Amino acid sequence: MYGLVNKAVEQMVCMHHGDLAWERIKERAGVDVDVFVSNEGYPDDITYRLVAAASAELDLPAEAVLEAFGQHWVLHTAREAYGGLLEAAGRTLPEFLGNLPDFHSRVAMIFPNLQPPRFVCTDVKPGSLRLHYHTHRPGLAPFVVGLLKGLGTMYSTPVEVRVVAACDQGADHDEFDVVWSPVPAA
Ligand code: 1DX
Repeated sequence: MYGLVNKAVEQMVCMHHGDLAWERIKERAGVDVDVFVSNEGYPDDITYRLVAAASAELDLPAEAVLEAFGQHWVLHTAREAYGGLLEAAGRTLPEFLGNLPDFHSRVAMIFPNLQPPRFVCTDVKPGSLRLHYHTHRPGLAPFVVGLLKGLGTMYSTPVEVRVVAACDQGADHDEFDVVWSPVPAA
């Protein structure tokens, strides 16, 4: 994945636990990289090892680290690396989720080596939808739960997320029910 992802993990850890914790995590992960370069590619394995080491070092389940990282990605990383494009992708949470496919193809035009996940919305109702998450990267469902919660914060639309199908339970892809309180149209 692009170095931006590892940089984002670093920023999240340093923000909450300090630089020393980050150095210990890199050491434990066996990652000997001083500075991650945002627009350079790194093996996915590095990111997975950093998450596993953070989980051990901070005594948190890996799922909790991934979920926190999903929120951090939306509320800090994508915003900073991306400025207006994120906000431009939708005025409401459901609009944003519906635009994710377009959004990712736009980002992929700028960053040709991006291997973005594919999101599809079905069962769209006034206060809920089902989000389908297709990716070749295993184990990242908790990251998507965090993304959705972060988007809920960004749009001042708190969400509840329920995993209704999971790859690690044998499903073809992960599926989430996303539920919020619809605001009546003005
Ligand atoms: F809901 O693959 C909202 O490298 C969402 O399953 C979900 O393959 C927003 F460094 C700059 C750069 C660069 C900007 F400068 C990437 F080059 C990309 C910014 C996407 C914003 C996907 C990152 C693939 C790298 C993937 C987990 C999990 C997707 C991370 C979140 C918008 C982003 O992101 C999986 C790669 C960007 C950039 C966004 C992603 C790769 C997402 C979202 N993905 C690089």
